This record gives sequence, structure tokens and C-alpha cells, in this order.
Amino acid sequence: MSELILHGSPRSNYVRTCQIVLAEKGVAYTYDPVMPQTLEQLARHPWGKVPAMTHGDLALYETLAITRYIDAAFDGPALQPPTIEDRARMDQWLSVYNAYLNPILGSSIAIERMLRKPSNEEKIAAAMPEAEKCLTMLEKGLAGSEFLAGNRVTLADFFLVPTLDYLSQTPESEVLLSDTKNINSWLLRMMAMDSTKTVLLA
Ligand SMILES: N[C@@H](CCC(=O)N[C@@H](CS)C(=O)NCC(=O)O)C(=O)O
Repeated sequence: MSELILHGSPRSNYVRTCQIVLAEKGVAYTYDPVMPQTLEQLARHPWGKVPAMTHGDLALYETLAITRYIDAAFDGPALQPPTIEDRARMDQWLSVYNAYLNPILGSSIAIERMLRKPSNEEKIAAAMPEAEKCLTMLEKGLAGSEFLAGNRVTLADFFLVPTLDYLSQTPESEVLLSDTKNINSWLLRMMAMDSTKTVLLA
């Protein structure tokens, strides 16, 4: 089979999601460390974002499309639930992550604090109330199950974990993650997985 190439910058949370999914599935791939908004990335993604993927004749952008493809195209553990109900829950979390969690917990706080120098303090402060809401909702979501969509890890968990890993390293986490025992246990569980360790602790 042709070689799979993952294009994207190494500190991007979305690129990290793809790398974790590839590791979880045991897929050998070539990593192409390209920055967003470069001419080469604009040729792959109309908005110049990372990641993108090439596999033979197939060129894809958007993390959801890439990770669903990898899960379907390769052997290894299934990363999408077998039941209609759990799959719908996973889809709901994926949508919630992309629409609400990543813009606040990821872009406005974790990425801003960890990767932007100097960080935009006003942007971080403005996001804190909404971040509390995001985390309260996540805490409730993890109350009855080990993972977001039941007791098996799914793509939804692999979307969230790079962002929560970054967030847990920020000073803001001392407030945000001080009373979130379900999220904290989930994060420990996620960070103990070989695939996650390989990417996030590298
Ligand atoms: N909807 C895209 C989002 C990807 C995204 O936001 N990537 C960020 C890095 S984590 C990026 O490329 N940012 C640079 C930019 O927007 O110019 C996906 O799911 O892949």
C-alpha cells in the first residue's frame, strides 16, 4: 500500500490528534513538519491550516475527515463505537470540541499561554468564564463513564487530549482543573496510553 504522509506543525493540537490516532492504529507513516499558511500548506488546505494528509491518490484536510479515514482504512482497534447510541455521543463530543471547547480551552487559553510569546493576557482572561462552563460540562459528561462516549476510548477522546494536556501545563489550570476529579482521572488514563505518551511526552 502507498505511504501515508501527515503534513503539519508538531505543536498543533490537531496534528497531535492525528499522530495519536496513527499510533493507536499502529500505522507507519511519514511525518512532514510544515507550518500553517505556507504556500505548500495552502495548496493542500484552502484555509492554510494544519493538518493535511496524503495517502496515494487521496489528499485530505480537516482532522475529522483524516482520523475517520485512518480508523476505517487500517487494521487495529476500532476508534468509533459499534452502537448507534455511543457513536452519536462520540459525534456530539467531536462537534462540541470543534465548535466550543477548542476555541476556548485550546486557542484562547492553552495555545495562547503555551505557544504564543508574549501571550495575550486579555484574551486569556476574557476566556476564563466560558472555560469554567466548558469544564463543568466536561466534568458532567465524564461522570458516568471512563471515556467521553462510553467505556471505550474513541476519536472524541483523542481530539480532546492534546488540548487538555496543554491546559494542564498552564498556570490557569490551578484554578480551572482544581475541582474536576472526573476530568483529572480521565487525563491520567489518557496519558497512560502508549499512543498518547509517544506523541505528547516525546
Ligand atoms: N478545522 C481544522 C482546524 C485546524 C486548525 O485550527 N489548525 C491550527 C493549528 S492547531 C492552524 O492551522 N492554525 C493556523 C491558522 O489558522 O492559520 C481541523 O479540524 O483540522
